[in-house]
Amino acid sequence: MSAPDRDAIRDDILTRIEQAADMAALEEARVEALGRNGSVTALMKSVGQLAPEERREAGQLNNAVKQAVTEALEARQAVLESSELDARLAAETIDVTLPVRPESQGAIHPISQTIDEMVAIFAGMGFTVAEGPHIETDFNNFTALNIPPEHPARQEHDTFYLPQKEDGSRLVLRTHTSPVQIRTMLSEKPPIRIIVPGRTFRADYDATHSPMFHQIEGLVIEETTHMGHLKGCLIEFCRTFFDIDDLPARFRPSYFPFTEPSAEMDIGCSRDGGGLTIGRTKESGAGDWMEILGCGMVNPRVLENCNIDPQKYQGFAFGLGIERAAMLKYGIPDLRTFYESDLRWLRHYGFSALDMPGAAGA
Ligand code: 2NL
Repeated sequence: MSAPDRDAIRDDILTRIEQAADMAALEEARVEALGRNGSVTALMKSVGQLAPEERREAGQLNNAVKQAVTEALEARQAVLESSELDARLAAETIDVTLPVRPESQGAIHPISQTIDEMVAIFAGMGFTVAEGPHIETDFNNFTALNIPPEHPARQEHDTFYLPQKEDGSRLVLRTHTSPVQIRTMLSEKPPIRIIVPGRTFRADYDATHSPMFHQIEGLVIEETTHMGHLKGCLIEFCRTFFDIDDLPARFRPSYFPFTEPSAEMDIGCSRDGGGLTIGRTKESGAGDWMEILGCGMVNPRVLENCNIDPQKYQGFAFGLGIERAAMLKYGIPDLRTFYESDLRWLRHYGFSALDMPGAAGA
């Protein structure tokens, strides 16, 4: 091959490299020069056709061309890469001052919020949370709690029973959270100090009753626990929950099969023209009373049923409805709206996930 051919090939390819506007064009130029059928590749191969005495010089010159082309390719590649990056950076600038796109935020249901608040209060008094299954044995739900066979709660139309098993036993949807306390007493030794929130089920449906509702119960079993502890604990709970330091409270005698003695706790309120305000008011003082929970000293028979020696241990228990407490605290007028899954209702009565379930709530 003659020198002008070699120079022409070199000049041609170097020009193409220099003019390559982007990486794709540069790659095309590389293949045309150094690819299998490339012009520089052909130049290298042509040395074999020369007379032996010409080969040495031609080989060296061809190598120099290849070297020049390779270096030009690398140089052009560096230039293109940096300008492509500049172009991307210019095109992709973001405006960090733009407002954040709104994301829809869920809300905490008032039942969950109320449970969280109550648990926080009792946790501060040393209680731990216990939970258990919704489907229970007849023993855990009734028998262990000293609820006699003729008790109305046991009747078919008050309780959801599962189909009878072959041995004649029937499981039930728990009618209160007490079976969780029974399970705890059967599996753990005193001292016991638990708070038990959860779903409960009764065959009842009208304006103030739902077949599924929520309860929270508490149980304390220690050697020296007495009614003074019960009263102090529950008065402190109500005052903290409703955030009223001087909330009046009283205990009235009552009856539950699982406690003896039993009591109902009332808190002070005032009723004016159909409305209800918890706590003292300027107009009426603590004019009126409203029942808030049931409680009592655990019946020794219940302790015995759970293999706890009633000569050595005693304790108190209490229970209250979550929905009712939430309605009172947050002014929700209708029980049924709790379960309608109406997002407008939830936006109105719900709580932000960032609200602390503090004693006084939001
Ligand atoms: C109410 C009254 C109450 C209890 C629940 C209880 C549980 C065990 C032993 C003794 Cl395992 N008592 N629970 C005691 C008194 C009252 O609930 O009106 N609840 C809505």
